[in-house]
Parts: sequence; structure tokens; C-alpha cells
Amino acid sequence: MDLKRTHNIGMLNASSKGQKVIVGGWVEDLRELGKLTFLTVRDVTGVAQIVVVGEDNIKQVKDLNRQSVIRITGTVQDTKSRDFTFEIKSEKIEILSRAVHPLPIDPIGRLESNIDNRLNARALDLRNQRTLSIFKIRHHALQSIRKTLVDLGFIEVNTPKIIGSASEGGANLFSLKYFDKQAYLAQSPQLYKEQLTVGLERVFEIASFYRAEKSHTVRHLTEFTSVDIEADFMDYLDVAEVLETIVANVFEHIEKNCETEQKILEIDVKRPKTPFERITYKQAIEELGREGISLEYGDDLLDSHLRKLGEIHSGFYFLIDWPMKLKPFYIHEKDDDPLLSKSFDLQYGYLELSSGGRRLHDPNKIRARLTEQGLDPSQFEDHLRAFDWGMPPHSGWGLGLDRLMSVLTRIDNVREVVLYPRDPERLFP
Ligand code: AMO
Repeated sequence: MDLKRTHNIGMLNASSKGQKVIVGGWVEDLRELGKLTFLTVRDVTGVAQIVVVGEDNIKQVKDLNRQSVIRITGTVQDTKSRDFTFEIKSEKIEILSRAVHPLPIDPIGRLESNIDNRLNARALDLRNQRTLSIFKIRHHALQSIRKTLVDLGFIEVNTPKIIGSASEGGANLFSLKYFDKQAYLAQSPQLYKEQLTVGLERVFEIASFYRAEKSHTVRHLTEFTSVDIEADFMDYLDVAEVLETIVANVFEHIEKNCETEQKILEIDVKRPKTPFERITYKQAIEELGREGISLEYGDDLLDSHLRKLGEIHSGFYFLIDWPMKLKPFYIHEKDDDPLLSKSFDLQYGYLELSSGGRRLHDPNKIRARLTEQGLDPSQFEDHLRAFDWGMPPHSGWGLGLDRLMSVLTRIDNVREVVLYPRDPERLFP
């Protein structure tokens, strides 16, 4: 059987009148008006009205369940319908796949389904135009990020996700049996991306990483998508600027390329003003103090503190120059104050979107920091060898794509912007 289509529905419009076409998609609606039978058929690009003519065709579709897949050969013609600018008069209708009812969710969205039911039937949920819009926007965001990074001279890489030892230290690693050995799922490409600056200078990776954290919040997943970069001959504020450009370009790209999706989601995406505000950790502590939250210099900023800061600074801003003791072993100290670090977080209100900084490139300093943090330098010798091969000074960051998507779409729960989210409770589908 021939499966070809001559057109996607989105390619057709009123000026296609008279054209012979073959389109295909799923039946969204079926209406009988007197002697006429109308189908609404959708593909991923759009929706069309089909006038079913011919006794055999009418008989075929009479009891056809909605969401079944059909192929229509017909001619584009004028329509009297107010919802469409054209319709297709069918000559031939082929039923390619029958949907079995009852369906687990109503993909048209007339009946509201809760998020769990929708995630359990995710593939079908994509026929809901709201859900589809989210993932079209995600696709565009990824395209824009890749374009900006490639234009800036970064090379895309893929690093292993099955690793033999903890990449960043810490306890939040998933472990697995790797034949007769112990292995882990990577929490970040941190060590690899740093090593790769030795040969590739500036690299980026967009991939899934894993955190064994039993966090039940709208912003934590056990598998999340991270955009990571690492660049030589750049200091921490240089890579912060790269991040700012990427984020602003993503917003502009969506603003210009996703009009329909914005309408469906009732959002109005605009390129944010740059440069984003840069607030030092010290300033943040002082601002919180004025709000009646007294923190010791060196205390970490907890969720409640970030929420307060988010009230003071809406939108994007960088929190820079964190105390060294709050930062991982690979972060570089500031030249004028060794207790402070060359580091930053990118915030959107209370939400942390990214963290990054300048890295230590002296292996002996890294060994000392590992020991200070209770980690065993001998576990990192494979990594540290690369630092003797002419390691350039370098900086980088990791950006949570799912969180960025949640800011873009104004949807709080990251589960909604991930196709098959993984959290402590959800392992299927
Ligand atoms: P960090 O651990 O801060 O830094 O992670 C970077 C960004 O990744 C996102 N993120 C998450 N998103 C959803 N669910 C999670 N469980 C989760 N964990 C992290 C956040 C966060 O800001 N190696 C460093 C980055 C670097 O310095 O290059 C790192 O992993 O948006």
C-alpha cells in the first residue's frame, strides 16, 4: 500500500483551491449534517475539514472512532464553514489504523485530564495542541542554542553517561551493576568537558544527566537535560556573557518563530533586556538582611531566601562571587580574595537555571581542594592526568534546559515540558 502524502495540511490554504492532494492524519471529529458527512483531520502541521462523498466512503467512516488514522485523496475547494478557509472534497478515503476506545485521555482537551493521566498516555497527549506547542517550542529552543554556540565557535560533543567513578563527588549518584563492576550514571559532564578543552578548546554538550535526589518539587527531576559548555581562554564573566546571549537569543527565536504556539499557550515571549543584572553574594546577603532575614556570611541561600530575592529581582539576574566553601572542588578562587570564588548562578526570580564558573587548572590546587572537601584525590587521578598535558585556563557552566523551558512557557512544573519525565515516583512510561 502506498503511504505517501502530497502535502502536509499546514501547507494548504485558500489559494490551494482546485489542487488534487493526498493528505493523511488522525480524525479529530466527525459530523453528519443532513446528507453530508464532514471529518476534521489533523496532522502535526495543521487541521483540515474533509467533505466525505461517495456511498462507500461515507459507509467506511460512519462508525470510525475519533483519533483513527486515515489517508484522503481529494481536491481542495471553497468552504462555507466559518472555522476553515478551505476544505477537501474526498475521492478516496483509506483507513490506516483504528483507534480503540475508550482512550485514556481526551486529546482534544475538551475534558481536562490531570497531569498524571496525561503523562501516562504521553504520546496521545501530544495530539493536544497545548502539549504539542510546548514540544515545538522546545525543539526551537534547542535549535537556537545550537546555532548560537556553533556561531561562537563551540564544538558539539558527546560524553559517557555510564561512568566508573563519581564525577563531582557527592552522594546523589545512581549506581548500577556493570557486568562484575560497579558503575554510576553521570550527574554532569563536568570532568570530561574540562578535559576536552585540552584538544577542542571550546565544547558544548546537550544531554540527559542523572541525580539520585528524592526531591519532590516542580523543578527537580532525577533525569534532566543539561546544556553544558566549557571554554578555554575565557574567565567566568566571559562565559556568563555567553550564557546571557544564548538565553536572550532563545527568547528572540521563539518570539519570531513560534507565533501559533505562543497563541495556543497564551504567552508572549520577548527577548529579555541584556546585560542581566549581576548581584554579588555579599549584596544578596545584605539585601536579605534588610528584609529581616539575617544570614551569616558564608551561609548557603536556601529556597526561602531565593524566593525573597526573587521578589526583589524579577526576571533574569546573575548571583556572582559565592564563598569558596559553598562551591565544588573544581571552582577557582578570586584573585583578590581567596575566600570568594569566580562563580555564578543564573537566576530567574527564585529559580536557579544555571551554575558555572572559572575552573582551577593547577592539578595540585585541585588535589588540595578535593582533600579539603573530604574527597579522595586518588579517585580522580585519571582526570587529573589531563592537567599535566598543557591544560588551558578555562570556564564553563551547566544550564537546566527543562527549567529554561518552564520559564519560556510559563509552566511551573518541569514535568509538563519533558516528554517522559523521571522523578522519584515516576519510572514509567
Ligand atoms: P548544577 O548541579 O548546579 O551544576 O546543575 C546545573 C543546572 O542543571 C539544572 N539541574 C536540574 N534540573 C532539574 N532537575 C534536577 N535534579 C537538576 N539538577 C540540576 C539546574 C542547575 O542550575 N557541573 C556543574 C555545572 C558547571 O559548573 O559547569 C553542575 O552540574 O538548572
